Parts: sequence; structure tokens; C-alpha cells
Amino acid sequence: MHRNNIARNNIARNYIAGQWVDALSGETFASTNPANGELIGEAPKGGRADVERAVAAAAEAYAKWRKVPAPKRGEVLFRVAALLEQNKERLAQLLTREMGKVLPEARGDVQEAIDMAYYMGGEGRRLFGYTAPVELPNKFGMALRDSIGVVAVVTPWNFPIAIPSWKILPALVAGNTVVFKPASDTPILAIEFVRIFEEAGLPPGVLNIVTGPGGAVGETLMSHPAVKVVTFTGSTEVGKRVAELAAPTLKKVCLELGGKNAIIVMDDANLDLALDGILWSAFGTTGQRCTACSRVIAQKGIRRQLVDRLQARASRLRLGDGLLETTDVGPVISRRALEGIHEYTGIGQAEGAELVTGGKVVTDGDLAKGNFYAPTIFDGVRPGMRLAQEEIFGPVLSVIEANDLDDAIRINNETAYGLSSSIFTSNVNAAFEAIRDLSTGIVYINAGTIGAEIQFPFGGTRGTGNGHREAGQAAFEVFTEWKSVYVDYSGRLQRAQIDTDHLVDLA
Ligand code: UN1
Repeated sequence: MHRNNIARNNIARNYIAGQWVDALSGETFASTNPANGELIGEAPKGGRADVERAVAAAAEAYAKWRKVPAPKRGEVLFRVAALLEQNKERLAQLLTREMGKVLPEARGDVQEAIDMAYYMGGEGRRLFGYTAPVELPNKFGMALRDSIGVVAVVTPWNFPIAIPSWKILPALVAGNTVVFKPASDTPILAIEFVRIFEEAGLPPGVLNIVTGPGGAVGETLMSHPAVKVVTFTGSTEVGKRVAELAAPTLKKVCLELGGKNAIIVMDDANLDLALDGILWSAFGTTGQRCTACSRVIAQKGIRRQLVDRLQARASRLRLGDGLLETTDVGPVISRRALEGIHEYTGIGQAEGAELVTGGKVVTDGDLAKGNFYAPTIFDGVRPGMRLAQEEIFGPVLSVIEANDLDDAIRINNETAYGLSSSIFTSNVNAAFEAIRDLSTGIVYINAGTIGAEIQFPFGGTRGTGNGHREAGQAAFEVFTEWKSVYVDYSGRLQRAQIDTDHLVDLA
């Protein structure tokens, strides 16, 4: 059971304490290609006991890893970055096969991890704290960022390399150790990602992976007393459960949850540009991004023309296997997701929205073997409809009419989520008003709602999260704790706030 190979008979293994191991139960589960049902591999069906082992390994490794000088920890991350670059094409192809997104986007997903690895590698020589003057003589004060301990990383399938990298890399460079539980739709790629860290020379136990069901693996991990931080990306519903599980042991919890992101198009916008931005944001990744555009808020003067042109372009998008160059839009992740998306078409129609294009499961020829949904657009959507309020996580776009900028901003802000928003306008004053008033964590001017870069905070307001941000420097608010240090070199007991006489001495 403990042979140190990543796989046995095509059954992938978990990585715990530097060993590639089967689940203690010996059970596995299948990972399949959403484009055609092809078997990608079998992954260990981990359970409570596997999590216990992984957490114990991470806790033990923490004692040493936290003391490795941060620049040395950063060097491991630079090697991770280089290995990801060398393996980029192989990983991207596997990513497309296991998750479905088209190959250029799969390459982008891996690239995001490469970017993050270089950025966080560099943090090994920064991880800035600060000093400030102190109020007593012969005394020094500084604030340091301290590691916290074992971090549980629980990630979704839609960015199966990028999102784990946002969490694992800053956690490690800051001196924490990790137990990683990837989505059950993309376990094979997650295991390949962990192998990169092994090759880069990360010490045993510092990063562990346990694949398996959200209940047995995820819940055990999130409520485990030895886990100090939980970082989770997924649905708002599950996010609330994560917060509940983590609360009794007062864990730090970072939640990245749903979105209902909008693109505002003003009458004075460059319509060609807006069209490109909308199509890319709504139907890229088959609408399965938390940053995806699912609402267009169109000013009344251009709405009709915009809808006609969107309809023409969307109906020409080619569905297919993401590995084929001829494919514009890949499959959705699963049958269940396909059904969930189609339900919203019914909901939209029942609410009185006008179905402009799409609205159906596509089963032509080879597509019948996969989970394909036609890019869908609804016009005549009103802001309060479920179609305009609930996260669909698929290729479904709602067009809502707005009278003016104030109206558009109000409609944008009146949802339960607050991740990303965008405005297309050629009026610089309108753009700055939008920057001021759009109440989302990310705002784009004359660009779509997707494509955040790793050096800036990523996350959102309202139901999108719990106030944390990922990526950039913001990541360290999650993965470190402040330690304030006072050094008194006066040789006598000085009492802050009480011994104020030294001010008189100076006079
Ligand atoms: C997500 O959809 O969960 O900003 C992440 C973007 C990507 C990341 C999306 N860089 O669209």
C-alpha cells in the first residue's frame, strides 16, 4: 500500500507524509471526461481516517517548515513555477480532458498557477511586516507576519490548477503546511499538481492531498481541531456550512463563493468591443466561472441593437470537445449541472423573459456523449427575476434594460452577490462614477468581467464571501497572523502609557 508511486494500475494515489498511498478503505472513484465520457482515471476514495493521517502529517511537518528561512521556502516555489512551465502543455491537455474547458483556456489556467508560483516565490524575500516609532526611549517596535499552522485547502473543479495555486502557494511560502482536498470532478489533475511540488523538493508532510467525497473528507477536514485555517472556493450554500463547521474551533475561514456579475453597456459605448467582452465573459469556460458575466445591463438606446448582435454571434458559437481547435465552447462539468442549467431556462420562460437563442441541451452527433448546452440569451429580463438574481454557473445570459447610469449601477448592486462588474462607456466621467459606486470586489472599465490577474486582491462583497481576498498581498491576511514585538533596551522597567516623564526630560 505504501509503494512510492503516484499511481498503481492506473489508479492514482493520495500523497500523505511524502508517500503516495491508496485510501485506507482501498476504494476508488472514477473521473471522466465531460465532453465524451472517456475514463480519465481512478482516484482514492478517502475518508475520515485518511484525513486524520494527512492532518497529523501536516502538523508534524509544520514544526520544521515554519523555521525554514522564508527565502528558502520561496526557492521551492520558484522550482514549482519552472516545473509547471515545463509541464504546461501536458497539464493543460489533461485539464481539458478532465474538466472540459477549451485548450487555450486550460493553458491560461496553468499559466495562472505559474504566475502565482513566481509571485509567491518572490514573497520569500518580502513577506513585509513593518516598524513604527515607539513612545518610550531605548525601545523598539515591529510587527511581523507569523505562520499559523495546518491549512485546509478545499477547491472547485472550474479552475482545477489556478484556484489551488492561489491557496497552496501563499500558504506554503508563509510557513504553513497544507492538506488539500480537490473537487471530486477533477482529482487526477490535482494529484498531478501535487506531484510537481514533490519534484520541486518540498519536504514530506508539508503538502498532503486527500481525494474523496465532500462529506467524509471535506467535513472532517474543516472541523478538525488541528486545522487552523480553512480556505474554500465554491457555492454560497456550502460556504455557509464551511463557516459553521469551522466556528466551534475558531478557525480562520476564507470563503470565495458565488457571483452574479454584470456588464453595463452605455449608449455611448464602443459596441464592437462590448460585444467581444460580453461573449468572452458569458460563454468563455462555458459560463462556469465565478466571475462569468450572467447579466448585461444595457442602456435603452442600444439595447435592441446589442441583443440582435449578441444573438447572431452567440448562435454561431461552436460546441465541442475542448481539445479541438474548432471548438469555441466546451461541455459543462456533469449531467447534473446540465440539468440544473436547463432548469433555469424553464424558470426564465415561466417568469416571462424572452428566450432569444439557445435554451436547450445539444445532442447532435458526438455531442450526445457529453454534457453540452447551447449558449443561451434571454432578453426582457427584469432585475428581480430569479434569472437575474441566482447564480446559474452555465452559459446563460440575461439582458436587462436600464434608463441611465444611476439605474444601471443600482441594478448591478441589487443582488445577493458582489464579485465582479464591468462598464463599457466612452465617457470618462461615467467610468469614474462607476468605479466609485459599483459595489463589487472587482470592477472593469471597457473590459469583460473575467480575467483577474494574480497580483491584485481577488474576491467580493455580500454573499460572495466573508470579507477576505485571495491573491496578491491580500493573501497574507488569510495565511499569516500578526505578531507585534517590543524590544526594550533601556535596562529598566518602562511602563507604556504611564511613564510619560521622559517628554519633560527633553525640554
Ligand atoms: C473563478 O471563476 O472561480 O478572473 C476564478 C478570472 C480568473 C479566475 C476565475 N482569473 O476570471
